[in-house]
Amino acid sequence: MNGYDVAERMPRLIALTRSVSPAMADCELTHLPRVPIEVDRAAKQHAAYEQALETLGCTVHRLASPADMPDGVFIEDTAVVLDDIAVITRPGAASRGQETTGVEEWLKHRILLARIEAPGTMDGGDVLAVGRRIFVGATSRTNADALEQFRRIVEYFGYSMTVVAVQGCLHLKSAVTAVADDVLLVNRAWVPADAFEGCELVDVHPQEPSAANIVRIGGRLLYSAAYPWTLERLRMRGAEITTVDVSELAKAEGAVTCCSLIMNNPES
Ligand code: CIR
Repeated sequence: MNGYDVAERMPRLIALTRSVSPAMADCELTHLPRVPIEVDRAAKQHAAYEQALETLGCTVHRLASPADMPDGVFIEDTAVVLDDIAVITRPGAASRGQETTGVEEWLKHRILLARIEAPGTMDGGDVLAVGRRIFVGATSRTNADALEQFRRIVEYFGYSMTVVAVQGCLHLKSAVTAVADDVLLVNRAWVPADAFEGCELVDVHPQEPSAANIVRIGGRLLYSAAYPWTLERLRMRGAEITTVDVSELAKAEGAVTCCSLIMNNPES
């Protein structure tokens, strides 16, 4: 699978991204200590990430992050894009509230939209969709009201939803992501393994607790270069994986899923 519709020569996937804000050093932090962030270096890493998305078969559309959006680059938190519907979230950090606007404007021309309404709060980083199953993290960013709103929306569209208790990290997808529809990469210290019944679990290497975040792009995988031991585990299983250096983005608690919203190209 190469990300292209061979008959049409039309990219099958679109990745929506948002640039690194000049104010990224003022990002939100929950579990990491604040350390200096080199914004220029972060922007270069982000550009290389976008290039990797293109190489893996996406057409990339980039929105801008102005100075009042320090965390704007982490666009995943603003929406959950499924096959038939996208849900505009209501991010759990007050400083991130305005990030949904440009995303909603872009998505509304391409897919049916629903919204999480107040008092619900939800970050897209808490939502892991695997086929028709959706796991949603109960975290400091995603509250009970949003979980119920989201359940009503996705069950209407035929998805099943499981709420997962998350501890020790920011988002559900800090702790678990999918490498295939039935195979999850997981840090069991941060999420209970029994929530993922029916899925095969691949554990992160014990020395790499933050290594559970990987992006699926069609049949391919994009991963941080920071986790060589877990990478080796995945490659031993035969997975084809491209790596990128996102070390500067990681200082803001960002990982590879956070920096894009990937959707099917409605024109392909
Ligand atoms: C935040 O705390 O909101 C940002 N500094 C990091 C968000 C990372 N997003 C994600 O993992 N989905």
